[in-house]
Amino acid sequence: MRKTDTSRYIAYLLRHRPDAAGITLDEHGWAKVEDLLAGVNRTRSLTMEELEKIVRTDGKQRYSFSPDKTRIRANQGHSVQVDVEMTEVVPPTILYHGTATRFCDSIDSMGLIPGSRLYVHLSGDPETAVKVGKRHGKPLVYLVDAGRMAMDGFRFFRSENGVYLTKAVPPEYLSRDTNGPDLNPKEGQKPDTHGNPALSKNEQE
Ligand code: HQG
Repeated sequence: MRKTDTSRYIAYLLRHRPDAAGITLDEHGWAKVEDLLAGVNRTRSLTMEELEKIVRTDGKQRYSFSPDKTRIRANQGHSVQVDVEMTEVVPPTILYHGTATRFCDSIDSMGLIPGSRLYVHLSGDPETAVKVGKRHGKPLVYLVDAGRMAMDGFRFFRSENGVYLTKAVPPEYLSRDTNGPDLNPKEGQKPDTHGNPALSKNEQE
């Protein structure tokens, strides 16, 4: 079993289905490390040393140990109702949401919704958003007018691993990023600065 598969399985347990390995999460999303190891070892092999390496080297820093390493949790991405004590932040003026083109009609009409997760996930830069979008198909990046949302009273949080989260993004705060990397801007049109919220949606298309 490759360690990336084990890491994915740990994310699955700590975000979505702790019961699948017989573990429980407390209200802040913490599982006992002892229980997680026992649960994972029901179906595959994982030592404490290997778990420490997964936590330390995970490309997105998805997991945190408690200081004494007796507990572990996912930093974000949950579908189970837990409060991982994210920091509420004043967001950057513009944030990015990577998705797939097949979702855009729905997103244009109803905005971004969290789906099965607790929050809509937003990226701080367009390159990361493209990677997120590619998980679903042909990527499309939306610019989120987070500055205006914050002024209008929407709350933003930042997880331990730098993902921005908010409950929902209504369509009036969204525009498509036609200058996004890998998105083949029209010929003769040079990619320039991202996120000019002064442009209307039509101007961005
Ligand atoms: C889309 C990964 C139709 C949304 C990433 C997305 C992220 C809509 C999909 C984290 C919609 C949900 C989360 C609407 C949103 N109509 N589709 N109104 N509103 N959608 O996987 O943001 O590797 O639950 O655009 O890096 O893709 O797991 O969310 O395409 O941070 O650590 O519904 O997962 O991190 O998909 O990704 P997801 P996401 P990890």
